[in-house]
Amino acid sequence: MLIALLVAFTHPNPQPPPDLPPSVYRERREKVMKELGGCAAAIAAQGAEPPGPVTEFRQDDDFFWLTGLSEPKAWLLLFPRAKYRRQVLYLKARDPELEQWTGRREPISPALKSQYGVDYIRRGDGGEALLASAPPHECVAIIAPPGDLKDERNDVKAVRQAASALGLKLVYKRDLLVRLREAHGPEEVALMEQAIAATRAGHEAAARSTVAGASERDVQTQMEFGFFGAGATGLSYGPIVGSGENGAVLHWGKNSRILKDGDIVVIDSAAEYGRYAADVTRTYPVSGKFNEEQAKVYRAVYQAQEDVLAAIKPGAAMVDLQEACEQSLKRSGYLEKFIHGFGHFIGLNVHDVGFSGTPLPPGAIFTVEPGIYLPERGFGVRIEDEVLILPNGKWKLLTANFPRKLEDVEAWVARARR
Ligand SMILES: [Mn+2]
Repeated sequence: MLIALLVAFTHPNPQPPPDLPPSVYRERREKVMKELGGCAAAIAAQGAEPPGPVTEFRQDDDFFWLTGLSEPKAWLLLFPRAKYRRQVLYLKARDPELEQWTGRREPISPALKSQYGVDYIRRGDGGEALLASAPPHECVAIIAPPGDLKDERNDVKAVRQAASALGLKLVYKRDLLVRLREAHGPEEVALMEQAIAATRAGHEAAARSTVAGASERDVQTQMEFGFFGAGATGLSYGPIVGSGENGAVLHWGKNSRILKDGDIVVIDSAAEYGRYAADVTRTYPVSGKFNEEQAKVYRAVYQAQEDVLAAIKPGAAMVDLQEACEQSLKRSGYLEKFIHGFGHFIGLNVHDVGFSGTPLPPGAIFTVEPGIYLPERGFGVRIEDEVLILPNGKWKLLTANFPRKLEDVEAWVARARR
């Protein structure tokens, strides 16, 4: 057994993901400017400095989508009426002593300017820069999405102050980034397909390792080895491995239980690739076969997925799919055991932005994840897949090469453990 394991072991050699080219970010900013009606705009990075000594800085999704820049305290200024400096980036000052701890930052140079595809790059406070450069415009726009009711974002304050100091009209374009980000471009879909491919390698490891006597943690670590071996650049979210009654806990994260024969295991875990998330859930039988009661519930969840997919038509919105999911589970008699939404948008964030009440645009990507939770029976079932909306109301199941039907899951588990 040990020898077989050693022979089977090959060290993975994943390649780093390619950064999207500067032209992609430039084009996104052009799209934003087209909708500004000639107003100047400013938006600041909202990512916070990492709390621990080795945690990597993570940029907020909007700023990353606009710039590809992973640094705190940066500003992007947009001046659609300017002749030359239409897209401007302001970065925080360099600190050579800090760089000995956190890594070297590039000096301001023509090379850095072209790395980010902007017209002008400087250090300093973007709010002050807006004040100095906005005057040729008749208005300034707030494009930062509303975060909370207090709305104390530094960029929102700066734009308001510039408007009042300069006597410019203040314009609100606060749903703009959500609308643009909801419709993913082909370069984003390609990265998400890579995230899903890495996720599949991890789920195959999960199908192999969900055996009696293993701990939920064992399954998690086997999965993560699978993800990273297949090129993942991170985890999309904290992995959920819920065996037995833990499968009825939606966000079970302790992963501490020992798997028993007869359990089924809800595994909601996925890889990230090049900043883009995947989100997949499968429910695996420890014995290799679902028992009669588990199979009945599994088939009801599967049918709910099928009914949601059948409801994706031209003009359909997320709220219509929620309704289709609830109607399906009402028919099977499990509606009261379904306690969350049918799915969510996914992209730069596992729970990404998008509008639930308006027709899904081509490029929208969302999950379909019905579940039935029976803590009193000691188990739960969830199945989660990802759908891409294509033009003309067509769609594609991005996770189509994961087994989904009950028989296919049993066959996959059998094959993985052979
Ligand atoms: Mn999900």
